[in-house]
Amino acid sequence: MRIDVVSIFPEYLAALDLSLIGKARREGLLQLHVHDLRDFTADRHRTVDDTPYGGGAGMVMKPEPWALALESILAGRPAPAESGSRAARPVLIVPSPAGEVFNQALAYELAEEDHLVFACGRYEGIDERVLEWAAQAFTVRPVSLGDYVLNGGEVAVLAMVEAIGRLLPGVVGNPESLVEESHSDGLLEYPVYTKPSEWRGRGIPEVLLSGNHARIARHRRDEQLRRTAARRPDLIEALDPAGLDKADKATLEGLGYAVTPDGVRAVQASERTS
Ligand code: 6GU
Repeated sequence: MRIDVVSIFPEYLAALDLSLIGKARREGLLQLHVHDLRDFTADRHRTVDDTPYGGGAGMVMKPEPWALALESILAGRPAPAESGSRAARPVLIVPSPAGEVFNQALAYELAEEDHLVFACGRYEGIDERVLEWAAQAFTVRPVSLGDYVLNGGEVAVLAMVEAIGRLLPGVVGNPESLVEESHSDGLLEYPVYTKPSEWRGRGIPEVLLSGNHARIARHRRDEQLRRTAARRPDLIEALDPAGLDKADKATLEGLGYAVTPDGVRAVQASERTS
């Protein structure tokens, strides 16, 4: 996969030299290029922002440096292969609190792409016409990390590149660890413990010492359901009942949910029989 990031703070992205993502880059599994938006300005002050039409607080990113930066990235793409197989359109991800929310499903979807370009806005955002213009050559996707406001897209790009990059083949040494982690099955991960088995007066769930793999798997699944119900009831109500076995349903009923072929819903205290 190739990833280009355009930012006025390219140093912010230096963290992508580290750890698993840095290793993936050095091994050639991921080609990541960071570009300074100010290199695509023409004035002495390397100006990237201006005042908003219609007034209001803050500044808006000027369109022309963005167009030049994105055109230079498009110009660097390999020519479409001769055999008639046209290369897929690159995806332009625009980090913004006004975007669709990034999640594990979107990380998997984007991990299938050949070429991602991240456009890091600052200030009040990028002139909207850049997104309209870019849609001629890119699939444009404004994406948010969640319902809070950052000063710019750089931190969001660090999060998204890490979430996407670790899904690329060969980046995470043990692919099993991708299967067993939070959100891969719509639930939060179960709690984990390591030695010593007694620590500062606290033990661990006895079943984990039993060697009984079926009982351990059941215990962990129940812990996932319990923890998800406590912290993220929205995820419980989004579960597909077809993916739940009898024991899951019993645990969910004990947690105050009704499971029907239509879905999982919380039972009002007044509706409960026991
Ligand atoms: Cl992707 N960008 C900015 N600027 N703020 C955010 C965000 C993104 N996601 C949540 N808040």
